[in-house]
Amino acid sequence: MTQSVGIARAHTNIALIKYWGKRDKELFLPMNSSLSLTLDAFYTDTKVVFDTAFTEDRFILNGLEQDEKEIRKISRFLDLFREYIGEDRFAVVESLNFVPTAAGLASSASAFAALALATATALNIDLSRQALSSFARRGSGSSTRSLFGGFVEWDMGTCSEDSLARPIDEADWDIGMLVIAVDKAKKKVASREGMDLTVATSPFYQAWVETAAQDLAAIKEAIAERDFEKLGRLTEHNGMKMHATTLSANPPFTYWSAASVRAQEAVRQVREESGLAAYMTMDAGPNVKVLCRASQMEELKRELSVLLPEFQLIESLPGQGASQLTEEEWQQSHSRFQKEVGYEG
Ligand code: 2P0
Repeated sequence: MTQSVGIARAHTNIALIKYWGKRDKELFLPMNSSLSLTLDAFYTDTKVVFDTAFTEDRFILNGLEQDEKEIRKISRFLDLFREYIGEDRFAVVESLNFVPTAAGLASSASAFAALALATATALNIDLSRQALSSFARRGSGSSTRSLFGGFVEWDMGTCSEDSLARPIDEADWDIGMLVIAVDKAKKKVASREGMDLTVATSPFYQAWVETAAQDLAAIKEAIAERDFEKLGRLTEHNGMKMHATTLSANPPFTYWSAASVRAQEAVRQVREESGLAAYMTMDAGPNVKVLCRASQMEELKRELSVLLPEFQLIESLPGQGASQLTEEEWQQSHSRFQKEVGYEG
């Protein structure tokens, strides 16, 4: 066959129990298992075309032809699939990122999950969703979890084949997430370098690994019991512990800005004064994400916008797992991107 095509959409996810540190950098094997919530508001659509006529891989992101460095990352990832089935055609990969720049969530999670599903579809590779998540992992750890919707666990596993994600719960029980976009600047310390430095130098790192395992077991209980307060408290504590490991790295660093701390204080204030259920978490950047009740999201947004008038507040509900798109849906996606996001350059 000269040409084969796959198109897929994957949503981003926010870890409630964080992935922070690799035990094998080549295979992207994590030091600890993690658990996330997939979000419906942010996603990546990706089309992959393999063709015998192509003489090299190309990568077009948001309408912009990418440079060699970006193409290399994609090529290495495509190689995993090409080697798996003995494929030798090059590919053109085109992606549209439906993530508001201000959200600072332009995460690799939705990108590699969408690319994994689109590639497996194009090459007609028959893999279970869980097995596909272990392929996605080799592009970026957090993308493992974006193959599924709702609450998702990434089991650290014992080797490359069993380090994969599985769905835990659809999160269809009054769950929401509010993103406080405090800063859209690119992060100063990439998560990959940040986690490596932390593993190598933080004297608190061992405690992180040990307690992350306890937090994971406890949060799975909270989800099974649909105990929102317990879920929220564990989320907030685990996130803070992750950030404590960066402060104790050598040299020390932090993803927080002064604005992050202001946003955190506002969340605490609203929780204490209005009694709304709101628990925060942060990733490798300054934005604050607030786990809340979907039914209280409007009220929470109102209260927070009074305290933080200069920050954009973006609402999200739990999202679905990755899915295939038709050519028609891809065309619609292009039109929507042009209307809502706009091409760069
Ligand atoms: C997470 N983060 O669990 C954690 C919490 C950031 C903080 O996964 O090196 O882009 O590509 O595997 O997945 C961000 O790191 O890192 C991340 P790589 P990734 O969501």
